[in-house]
Amino acid sequence: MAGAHPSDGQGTPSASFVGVTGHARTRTQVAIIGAGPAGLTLGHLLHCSGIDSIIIEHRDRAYVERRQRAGVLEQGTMDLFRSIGVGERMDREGLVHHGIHLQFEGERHRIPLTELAGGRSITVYAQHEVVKDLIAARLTTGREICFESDDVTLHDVDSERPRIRYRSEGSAREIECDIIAGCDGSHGVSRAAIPRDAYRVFERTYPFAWLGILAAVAPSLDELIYAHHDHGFALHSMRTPAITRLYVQCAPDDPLDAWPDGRVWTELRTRLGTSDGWTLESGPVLEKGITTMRSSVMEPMQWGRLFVAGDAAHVVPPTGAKGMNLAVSDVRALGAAIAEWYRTGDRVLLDEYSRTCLRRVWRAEHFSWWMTSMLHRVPDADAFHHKLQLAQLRYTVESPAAAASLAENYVGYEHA
Ligand code: FAS
Ligand code: PHB
Repeated sequence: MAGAHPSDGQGTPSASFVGVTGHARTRTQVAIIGAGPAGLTLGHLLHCSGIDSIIIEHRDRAYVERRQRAGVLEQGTMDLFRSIGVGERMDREGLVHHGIHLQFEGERHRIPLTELAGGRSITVYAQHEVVKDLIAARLTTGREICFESDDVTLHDVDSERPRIRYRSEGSAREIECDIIAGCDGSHGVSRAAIPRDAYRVFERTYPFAWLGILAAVAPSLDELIYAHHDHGFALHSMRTPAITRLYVQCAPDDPLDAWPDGRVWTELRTRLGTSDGWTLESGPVLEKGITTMRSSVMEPMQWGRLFVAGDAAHVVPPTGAKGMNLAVSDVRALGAAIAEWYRTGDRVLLDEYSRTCLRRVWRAEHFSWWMTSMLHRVPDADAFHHKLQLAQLRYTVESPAAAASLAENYVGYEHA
């Protein structure tokens, strides 16, 4: 990496606060694009190391704090949030789970995650709640989040003084920094600052999507259910003891109005129904949305002083509940590497950032692809493919070794 010694490591909080900016800043140590889980977690990790940053976010605060997305936190994500002091509400309101269920041919089989994965568990705690907690923590640091920023452009990312230009509150801003963190998600701008021949993209799109609803009804089971069915995949999840989160597989080009509430509930009851008469409780639908499914990885995840993290670098189908957890594991590595560089001037961890992340990323990509391939009805697939899926599902629930493999990946595989 281009190399002078970094500026001093004692970043002082800016004179401006969330969205209310006094004198426009012209310099920081780390400029972060995006206030999602990746950008916000990185900002707090850097703060804990005494490193100054600014977070530049396109949306307004209310939007990012209500955006419905992921629901499952891996053990490692929970542990990290606790270690940086943002886990208190997660521990109070999150739902700790020790198992999930795989369902096929009308039979439901529990995978005892904690028993099979060395005592580790997961917590069901919505991503937008995580975002609220991280923004609240950011507020206490006095470091800036610039919401409603437009026209973000990156400059001189391969120099020792990269810059970001953006518009905020109607005026043009420019900020110089030592490092830029591209945490701007799968439709962001940071990747475009890298010459197209300087990275490769590995991709797969799936011939289906998920229609998700939030329903004001108590969950019909106290754990998650992943169901394979001839009509298509369905997932029973939750948010609180009074709010259920449910998904049904749909066509990737389905319009939302092709799924009125009545059809959603009929399909959910059909796909989640079991031969022992269990019933799915329904209730008022509070939110409805369609999420497309694809796998994608960029290699490497860095160029010059730009480091890309989270969905800006890779996307997984949500079947493995990995997306947000991968974003957090990327910035755990990036935060440590940046802190080491400021502390000692040693660039090794920064130079190794992509290699460090990509091992975990590809493990999660494979697990997410495997769960997706096993559980979804593939349009136009032949009967042989269907039989293979059922054989894989039966083996996974019958073999302790196969179930343990699913469990250690689901709670978060710990690389050697
Ligand atoms: P994010 O996309 O969360 O955050 C990026 C931020 O950058 C956003 O706030 C965006 O507004 C901002 N931004 C974008 N462009 C910008 C620009 N030019 N300038 C400034 N800011 C910019 N994962 C799961 O594990 N389970 C799920 O059920 C699940 N459901 C999902 C549903 C949807 C609709 C989507 C899109 C993703 C879902 N994911 C799910 C994956 C999701 O949780 C991501 O993995 C997670 O949000 C990744 O976090 P970040 O990398 O921070 O990116
Ligand atoms: C969710 O609760 O939103 C959720 C849970 C598990 C998944 C995907 C989404 O695999």
